[in-house]
Amino acid sequence: MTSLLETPVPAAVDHLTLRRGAARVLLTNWTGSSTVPSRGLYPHQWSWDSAFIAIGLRHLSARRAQRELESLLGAQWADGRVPHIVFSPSVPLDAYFPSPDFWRSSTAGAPAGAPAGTETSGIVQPPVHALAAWLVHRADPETSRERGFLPRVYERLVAWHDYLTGPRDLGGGGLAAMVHPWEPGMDNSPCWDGPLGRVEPAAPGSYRRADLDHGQAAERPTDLDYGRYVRLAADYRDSGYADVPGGHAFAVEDPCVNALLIVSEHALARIAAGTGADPAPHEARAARLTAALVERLWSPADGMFLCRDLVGGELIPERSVAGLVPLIVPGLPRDVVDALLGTVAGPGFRLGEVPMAPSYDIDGHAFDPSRYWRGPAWFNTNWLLERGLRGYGQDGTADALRAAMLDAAGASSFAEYVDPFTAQARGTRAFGWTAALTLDLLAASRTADDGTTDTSMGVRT
Ligand code: 9WN
Repeated sequence: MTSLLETPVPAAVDHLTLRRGAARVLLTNWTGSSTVPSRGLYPHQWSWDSAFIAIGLRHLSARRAQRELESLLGAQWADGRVPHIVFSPSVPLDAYFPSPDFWRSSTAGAPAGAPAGTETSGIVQPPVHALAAWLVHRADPETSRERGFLPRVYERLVAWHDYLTGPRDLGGGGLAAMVHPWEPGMDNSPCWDGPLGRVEPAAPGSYRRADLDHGQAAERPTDLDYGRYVRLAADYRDSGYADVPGGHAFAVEDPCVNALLIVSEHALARIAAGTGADPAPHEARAARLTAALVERLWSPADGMFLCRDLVGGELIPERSVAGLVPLIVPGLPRDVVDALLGTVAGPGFRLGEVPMAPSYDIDGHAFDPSRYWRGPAWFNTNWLLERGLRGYGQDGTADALRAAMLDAAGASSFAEYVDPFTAQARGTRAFGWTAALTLDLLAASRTADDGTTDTSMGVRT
């Protein structure tokens, strides 16, 4: 196993150069109404990418950040779901797989209320959007008021959360369930190996992977996993994208998804107040979700949250960073917080020893420092941990993590993810949310100095 001593962390870039470089990535990836995660590998608009990107973009242009979220929400389905991809009609079909002709949202999704004039995927991604909308508003309240930004997005965000807490409460325990490994955003996590084992892969010759045109095979999911992703997506499409308790071959409750839903619900309370609506129902829902998260997904023996397999009915015995992200949730029981802080710094995740937290337990049987979501460190999950650490008073650890992320972002040319021991670049470069969250961390280090940082509920304004 590579150690920190064998391979030095790449040289740091000064903050002015870093800011310019991050801004350049966001300008280059801007399409006119939204930002692509990457020009080559991901040439469309992705849901949780857009939310993270808006959080950084607000430091360059609050108006553009508003449009980023509005364009995504403009593709919302009538049942409230916000699709994980909004396809750009100007991009050739073979540039990304699965393409619009696979999802067929405007026809196969019609029963669920897919828009007729925009092609999208039919699955979702984690709900970071209300959090992003609130932060974007706070960055420039005047422009927000002039454009009526909060009233424009409020009802759509409410419908989105209603979808997740309604039709997507497939387990009946009050949490949102995900029905495809692409939905929690950590596609290839070892958490899905068990549940995916029951899925018959699509025939290898029935589709063509476009990701391998851009990414190295050793850093991407295997063909076997891809076959299973394709099978699950095709079956969901062929059901008319129907959400049916007990009707999915893959259905899981994920702690990161639900933690983001809780923080976004708190943000929705603030947005409601800002539009003259009643914040109380949102605070009440956030409290219910928090209780359900602890009740259904907390594992005292692991000192962290685990995913729940709704088909098998058990907690999944795999320790991924998704189980640490609930540190962003305010008001967790003290023993849960203490245990989480111990696990973040403990042998599996080693924060403080390694520059950034890995995506999966370093001592876990499936750990791989290079392969997608099976070990590399990602900037969005580390940004969430940085917020969570700060929210629970761990400023020293949060400061060190922020510094390490800034160094890694610059030295890796804003890589999609990095080796957790050496911070060497992995995946694609000039990646949207890496650049955006770099801008946010740079802005935060300035505001922290003048004491204006509000870290309540993990929502820094
Ligand atoms: C499938 C865009 C997305 C991210 C996901 C990441 C990856 C897509 C893929 O890229 O997923 O949605 O083709 O692998 O896992 O988190 O949103 O950046």
